[in-house]
Amino acid sequence: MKLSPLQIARYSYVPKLPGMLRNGISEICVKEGALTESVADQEKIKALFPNTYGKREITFQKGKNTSVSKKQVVGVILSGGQAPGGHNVVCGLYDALKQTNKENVLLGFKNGPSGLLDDNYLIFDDEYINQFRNTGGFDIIGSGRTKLETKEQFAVALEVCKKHGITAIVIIGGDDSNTNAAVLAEYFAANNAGVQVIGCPKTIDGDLKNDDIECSFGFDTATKTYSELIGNIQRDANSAKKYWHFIKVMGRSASHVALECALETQPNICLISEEVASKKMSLAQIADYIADSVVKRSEKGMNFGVAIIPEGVVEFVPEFKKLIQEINELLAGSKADAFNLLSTWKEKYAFIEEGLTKESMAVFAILPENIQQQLFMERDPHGNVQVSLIESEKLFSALVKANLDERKAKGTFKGKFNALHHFFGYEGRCAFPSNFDADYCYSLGYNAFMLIQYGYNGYLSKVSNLSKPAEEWVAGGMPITKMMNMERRHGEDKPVIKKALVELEGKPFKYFEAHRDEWAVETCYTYPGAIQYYGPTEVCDLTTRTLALEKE
Ligand code: FBP
Repeated sequence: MKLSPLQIARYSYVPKLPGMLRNGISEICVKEGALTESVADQEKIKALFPNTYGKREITFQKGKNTSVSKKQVVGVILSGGQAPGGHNVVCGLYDALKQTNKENVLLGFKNGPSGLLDDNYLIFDDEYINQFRNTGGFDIIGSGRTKLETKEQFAVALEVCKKHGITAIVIIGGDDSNTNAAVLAEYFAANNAGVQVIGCPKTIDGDLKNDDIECSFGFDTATKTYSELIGNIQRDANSAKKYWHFIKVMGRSASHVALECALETQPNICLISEEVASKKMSLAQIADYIADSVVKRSEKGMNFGVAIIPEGVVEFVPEFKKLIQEINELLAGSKADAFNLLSTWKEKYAFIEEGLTKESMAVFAILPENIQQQLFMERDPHGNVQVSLIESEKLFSALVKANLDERKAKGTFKGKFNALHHFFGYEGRCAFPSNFDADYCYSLGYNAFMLIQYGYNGYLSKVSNLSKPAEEWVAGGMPITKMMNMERRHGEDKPVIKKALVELEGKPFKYFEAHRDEWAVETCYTYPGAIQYYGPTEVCDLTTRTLALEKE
């Protein structure tokens, strides 16, 4: 394999651990904190997790290691979408495990949770793992979206663990995967399996965070990657002065990615889905809001601009959400076959018109035809519209164009509007992790092993105080049940980790809100440039504006 100079250089980068983990394994002891309760629905969560509920939060500190020494065989799984730094979680886990006892073993289950069920694994050694240090991607073992949630799956998992003598499983994933980690931990505890389960908080979407988990890993690198690209586009827009760029950024439901990119680049427009929902904005109102910026800038001679659109926004527009629900209903079960038998779009349109309520049809009718068709093309395994595949950047630019055409006809807009479209998502998920993510992830993995060694089960590896230099980071663990509440999923009440949406009263949104009117009309762009790996700490090691504002 031919290596790039950066890859070679990154192999010798030494990730920074929290100060309290730096003296070597024999000098790490545990300080137990308060007993915990779930964030809501305490009685129900307690009843569902009788063996793992209510445990104490814990912090590691310098002191004599008092854990009972035994040979550990640990299995690790990468779950869900890729996020920069995943390799370093595995490296940190491996290093801590081998530093403790050379006989310890780390197995990597391949292609996500299904690897555990299929007993598809590899055993890590120095030669193999060293090729992945400080690199992006999940290709070290692959990832997948199989959910570990049924009793049958847990029984198979237990069999596989017994076969290999596994003492602990580390699941690196988002809110759903860590919810499943908690359920698996409870199952193992209830069955006296002697297998611990530890989770690590991953997702570029940034929506796995709470009072304990300050941010999920990957968010830093992904948003820096998108912000670099957005900054470059802004500079191009400001040079050519002839295009409006509509840029969709990933974030399946929460808008943390869009907000962070806006804080970093100061675009003319950034939609925040949570605000759209709270103000119950319609598609027409959103289009009007963007068109106002186009007109005001045009009056100042600036027929160009940049608008950031969060991937999940359409689901937050109440009338669009209703439309999607009706379409799902319209095509439920065998009705989809009748629809698919219709050969022309005209016939299909008539079928849709017949099936939708008047209100939803009015929303459907204003959508550009390609978006209307997208709503009927891609279905998920449950037969639902896959909202994340809707090209919302094109949808909003088309709606803005229609709005501006009306204004032109009335003589209230005399400028030009030429739109270009971009989607930044996969570009950021496997980037070389920033120094922050390289350090944070390595620490999460190292720390996960400390939790295993001290016998904890159903805990999330927790590293906090992240807006400070790594020396001051605090390592410990949090019972996953503390983060849970009951939610309605697929018609059933389920215990789940509460997803963190953008808080409209939070400091990051408030900062954005205080500045966006100026950004909408003036050209206030900032250009973050590429992630820097070597150089002064204020250039290389700073984390996100979101975290800095939250910790102000
Ligand atoms: P996770 O929640 O698993 O971390 O994945 C998030 C994400 O990157 C979203 O931003 C995006 O909508 C989705 O994954 C894309 O999924 P896929 O990789 O299956 O196309």
